[in-house]
Amino acid sequence: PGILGQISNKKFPESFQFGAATAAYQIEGAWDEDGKGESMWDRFIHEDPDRVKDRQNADIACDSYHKWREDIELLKELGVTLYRFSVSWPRILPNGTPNKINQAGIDHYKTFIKALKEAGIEPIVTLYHWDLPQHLLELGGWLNEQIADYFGEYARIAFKNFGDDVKIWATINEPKSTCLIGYGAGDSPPGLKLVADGVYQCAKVQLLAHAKAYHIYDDEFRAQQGGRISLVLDTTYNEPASDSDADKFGAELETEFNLGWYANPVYIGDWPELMKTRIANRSRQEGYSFSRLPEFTAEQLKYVNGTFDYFGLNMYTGLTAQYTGEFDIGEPNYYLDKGTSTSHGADWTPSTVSWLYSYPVGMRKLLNLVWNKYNPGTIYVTENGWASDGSLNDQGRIDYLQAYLSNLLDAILEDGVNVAGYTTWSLMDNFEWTEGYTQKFGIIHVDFDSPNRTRTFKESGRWYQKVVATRCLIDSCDE
Ligand code: GBH
Repeated sequence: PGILGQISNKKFPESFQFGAATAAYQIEGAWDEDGKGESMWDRFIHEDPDRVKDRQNADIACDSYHKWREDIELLKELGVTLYRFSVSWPRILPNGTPNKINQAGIDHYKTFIKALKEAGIEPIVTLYHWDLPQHLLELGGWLNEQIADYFGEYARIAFKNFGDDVKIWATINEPKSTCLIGYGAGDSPPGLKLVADGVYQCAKVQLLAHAKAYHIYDDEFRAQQGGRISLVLDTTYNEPASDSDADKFGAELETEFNLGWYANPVYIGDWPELMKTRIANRSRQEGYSFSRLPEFTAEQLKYVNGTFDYFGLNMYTGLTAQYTGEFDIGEPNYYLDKGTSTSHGADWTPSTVSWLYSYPVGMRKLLNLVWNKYNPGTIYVTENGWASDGSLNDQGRIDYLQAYLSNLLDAILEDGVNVAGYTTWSLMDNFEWTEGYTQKFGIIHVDFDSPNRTRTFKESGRWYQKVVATRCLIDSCDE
């Protein structure tokens, strides 16, 4: 249909798993109940409600801490076999350290995971979806390499308690978002504007933390528990803004500085060459005797490289990129290091959030890029979804999901990319970080005005339910 292109009339392979995704802070509520500690998001928003567009917070959110049985009913009704959710670090370790373990938090997740499994739904458990314990933030947060050790302690407790039932683990969700928005732009906690250097240090610490958790799993749990573990990276698919070589280079820079930044150390080894040389050059001209991009020691390089059992990919949109040339030397800044300016295609459909335009073919292209460049063996698309005003009639979301899933299916059937599963963002409307409740990503509506947080299927939810049942994106597929 129109610019969305042809929708595949093939069926998804029987082995392909459909699912939905959420994150603890965005749905659970119960922010200080049953012994849960304070997270950096709790503090950031309580301290200054103006940091959120509608001055709301996630103290109650979808109330999933209490309404989890209903959430499982919704998943069953959808017919999905995967549910990606995150566990809250401060709910398990109130101050982030193993000094105090909150048994009520552990029991909560144990009960939830058992019930999921009984419903025939396999959990993908994210250990860290942005809710750092406030105490660890005060200890230096993602700038302090010691946080990697604390993350390892936390991961061990999670593997020990939940690992008999959890076979797919994700360590850290979208480290790039935390580093660029929290430590660069200052728009999310800790609200720092360290665009020259903090963004790079944050990336290094998050990668070390991921690797720590991976090795603990590998050394202490894998033999008995037999699961898989990786991290989740988000990226756009970047098109050159024109046919010029300069813009082709711009698109490459954009990809290396966003995806390669995290994927290279894990899947290939070390930061991308382009990042290393550009940042080292600029740093030198800025008066530094070392690069603002912190080096990994030889030991750290080895420690981080190869710490994956699959590739977790969050893919929402594309960008068009231009190379801006070398300018403003003397002003240390990630964005100047990158040397690009970005926009979106003139014919891409906008959503209600500024960064999200529909570019379905980007899904197929990105899956191929990840498959060929990083050789991950298996890919899970761990997030993909559309923002709208929250109405039940959400044809725009159906159009988006249908076109993206069609391209995902082409990547599997035409290109031979091994995509094992897909968890759409999101199971239900939830607290969209600093957008508050103004942006709705759910295929299920949540009434945030009602104390019951009533859940209602949107049209997209009904559509997805049918896709899951028939494995087909149109009325009837080729047999
Ligand atoms: C996901 O990130 C998150 O994992 C999830 O928690 C969230 O609910 C979902 O997106 C929907 O937003 O404002 O120009 O700085 C998706 C990738 C990367 C998209 C950072 C927004 C910020 C762009 N995100 N990006 S900007």
